[in-house]
Amino acid sequence: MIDEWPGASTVGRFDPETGVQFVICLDSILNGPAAGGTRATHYADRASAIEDAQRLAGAMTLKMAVCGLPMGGGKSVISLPVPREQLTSREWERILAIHAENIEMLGGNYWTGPDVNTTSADMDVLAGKTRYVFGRSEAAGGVGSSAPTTALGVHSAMRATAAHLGWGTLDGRTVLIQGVGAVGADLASRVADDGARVIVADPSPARLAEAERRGYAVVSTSDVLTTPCDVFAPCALGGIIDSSVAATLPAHAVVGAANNPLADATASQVLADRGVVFAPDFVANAGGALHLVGREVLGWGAEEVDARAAGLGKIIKAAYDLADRERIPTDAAARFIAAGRSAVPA
Ligand code: HCI
Repeated sequence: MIDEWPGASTVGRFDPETGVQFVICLDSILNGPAAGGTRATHYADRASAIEDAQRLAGAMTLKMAVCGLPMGGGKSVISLPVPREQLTSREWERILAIHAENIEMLGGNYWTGPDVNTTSADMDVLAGKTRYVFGRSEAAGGVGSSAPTTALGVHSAMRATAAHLGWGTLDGRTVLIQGVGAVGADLASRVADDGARVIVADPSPARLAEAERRGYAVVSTSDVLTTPCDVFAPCALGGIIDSSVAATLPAHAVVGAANNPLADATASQVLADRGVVFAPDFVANAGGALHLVGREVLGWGAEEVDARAAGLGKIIKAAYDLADRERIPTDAAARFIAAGRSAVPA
């Protein structure tokens, strides 16, 4: 938990029956209601759950701002006492019902959506109890998964990075993708189509079998941060690059879908000092927010959303250019760009 967190509100609740801690953080409501997904996972303690929600909500504010979307940033964390797959369906139903009640209490200042371990089907359940839900299934009247749009945006960011590094394209480059869930797998096929050599790492044997079937190389999850590559693409959980990893990561660029891949404030400076180009995560992965907010709030069609996600590379390039000009990390440059587009302080 960040004691001097400057966000708008953190609310919490404990359910003695399931042992679950619920946290909802509203980082900012200056540009509109706070929005961001619901993450259900295990945390060491309540303070770490709150800290993660606070940091993730902050990234959502920046993501909305940099895309000019009329929303603030928020995030929900459902901290489970056991891994998600060990919950019975009755327990999970109860957890979703309590979460819906918490969202409803915020009266529309917070809108949720799918995130780690929550799906469109879960959003359908929540939507039965509160209207402040994005990303219901298409069958239930929503716009479904945002994973393909997120992958499209990350791909655009990666192409912009290749151009910035003077490579021209990704052809012949090695891209190491950490996590081949819905976003990572889609990204893998996009970069393979560009002629890149794809290496993947994932704890799931089924996903690795699919990767091998597609002709990708595989490395163990423990070798991810020491395997040489041109582009490292974190597409799993955040917090993997701390200052010491940043000092040694054998890659020329970091461009992925994970939220908050940098674990500490100095990691981006360490990467910059080594000439490792970091694509600010809240720009590279903003395709999901464009899909959910663009389609469900702004009434955009799929073509408009895809055009904007494909344009994220231009924002990434603007951040790289500003970073070069001002001699600041790319992450700081992207924060300035976000601040210039909204009521968000830099
Ligand atoms: C994300 O980008 O991390 C989640 C996208 C999102 C946007 C708006 C509401 C919920 C989730």
